[in-house]
Amino acid sequence: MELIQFKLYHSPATRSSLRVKWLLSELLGDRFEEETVSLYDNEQYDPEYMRKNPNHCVPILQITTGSGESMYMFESGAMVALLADAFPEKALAPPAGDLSFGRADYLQMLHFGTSTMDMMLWQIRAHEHLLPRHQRDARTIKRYRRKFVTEVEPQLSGRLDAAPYICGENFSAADCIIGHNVIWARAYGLCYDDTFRYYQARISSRPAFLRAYADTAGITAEVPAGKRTAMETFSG
Ligand SMILES: N[C@@H](CCC(=O)N[C@@H](CS)C(=O)NCC(=O)O)C(=O)O
Repeated sequence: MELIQFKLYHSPATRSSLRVKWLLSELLGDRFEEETVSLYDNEQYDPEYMRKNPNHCVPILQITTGSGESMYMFESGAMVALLADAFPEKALAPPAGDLSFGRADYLQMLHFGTSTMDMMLWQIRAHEHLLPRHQRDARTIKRYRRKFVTEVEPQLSGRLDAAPYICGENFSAADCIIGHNVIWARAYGLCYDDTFRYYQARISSRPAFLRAYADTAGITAEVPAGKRTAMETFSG
């Protein structure tokens, strides 16, 4: 299949930027299209947008083939896995099809990042900042903060104390997922020891990271005062 175009539907400081936009920038420089979706203005509920992603979320990756057909992907982990495998010459994933321990470990970290870790971070974010106040649950926040600190952080720091990147000596697409999660966690006061500080410094000096992160300045964890009505629509 000859691919002619990638288009990313994106919002700054979300899973679209430091996962998919970062990886696209590693692989293609600026040779992809981008459209900003304003989540706090509820643009993700636009009927046309929801036809592309019924989950009303960013990112969406539109893939257009040489024959003009388009497909819309709406899971960041699937996008990262597909893109890394589609450009084997960039060596950001152990070869697909290999039953190697390296491939198994890479896929495991990628999915650990987008399922187990993501779930905990999302619960913390939703209950601290996104849900209307009367729907927030302090026990949920406490439960996932504790679980993250006691179960997730030791696993990650064990790896990052032994090697510079999450799967060993070389940067891989799994770092786009785990790296984003670590930065997200640090914005919530988690992952705070030096191991994580050095990891963040290492990945965030990459030119592709800087390109993907450039529109994040000024974005805060809190929903801006003038946009709080968006919280009433937020479905968790
Ligand atoms: N599992 C999806 C989750 C995407 C997601 O939750 N995106 C958030 C921003 S990081 C969003 O667009 N939320 C808007 C909403 O829920 O209405 C993925 O990893 O791509």
